[in-house]
Amino acid sequence: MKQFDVVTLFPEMFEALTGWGVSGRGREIGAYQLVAWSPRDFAANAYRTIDDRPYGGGPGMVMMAEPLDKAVEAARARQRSTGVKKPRVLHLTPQGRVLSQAVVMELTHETGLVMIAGRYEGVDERLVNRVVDDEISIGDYVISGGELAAMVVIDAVVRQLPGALGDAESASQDSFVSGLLDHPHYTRPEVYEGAAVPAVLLSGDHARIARWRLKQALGRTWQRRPDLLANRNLSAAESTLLEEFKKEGS
Ligand code: 9D3
Repeated sequence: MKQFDVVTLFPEMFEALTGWGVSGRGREIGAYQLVAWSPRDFAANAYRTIDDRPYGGGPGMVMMAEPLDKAVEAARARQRSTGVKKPRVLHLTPQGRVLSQAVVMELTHETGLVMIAGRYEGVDERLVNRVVDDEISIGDYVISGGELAAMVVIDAVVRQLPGALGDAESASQDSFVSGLLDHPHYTRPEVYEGAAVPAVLLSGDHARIARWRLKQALGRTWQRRPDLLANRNLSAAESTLLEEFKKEGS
């Protein structure tokens, strides 16, 4: 089983992950365990202080090394007790390697992940140097702390675990796994507010439908994310479909 531990000032936030959807069911069926640890429970004084003012001055507060260090050690000890030999410690930070499906696959191979979610201006750098194996960002925008980023990482890893997805969903069919954006989707009614479902999808011709979907996926990727096509060699059949899409316009 996969083990996740998160060091966070807001353990309850992770109920958003464990309570619903694919990640909720994944935990119910025992695909993974998640334990959240509060550094406040490892604080050195009666006020349970976990942050202090930055040396050198400036705005905001910095998370202190000691409570984080002790919380990480408790998380590692729990992981070892479940059989994880070498828990990998991640720090979620805007300064990290940017998350991609390739990074998700790399993390999926680990049996145990301990994640540090920072708040305020960040965590004392000596804690990072002592315990952190890898730093991860979820993209170039500002969010208020590491918790949502940790949940994004956990959700992306959990959906790769065997049995986490139902038959209908398959991790291998995900966009970015194929390296292309998804094709458009339609359901009933056949005409909505004057807009009809593309006739090919009602034809029952499964080969033609598959070709149409691949053409749409290629065309939308070309239109919206040309950077994804630049790193990918199209087959002769794919090139033909993309040329058809360009001629047809859409
Ligand atoms: C107001 C503080 N900012 C000064 C320039 C720096 C800053 C500190 C802490 C900005 C954001 C945060 C909190 N963000 C995260 O902990 C975080 C994050 C993010 O903001 N974007 C993308 N990935 C991540 S992973 C963790």
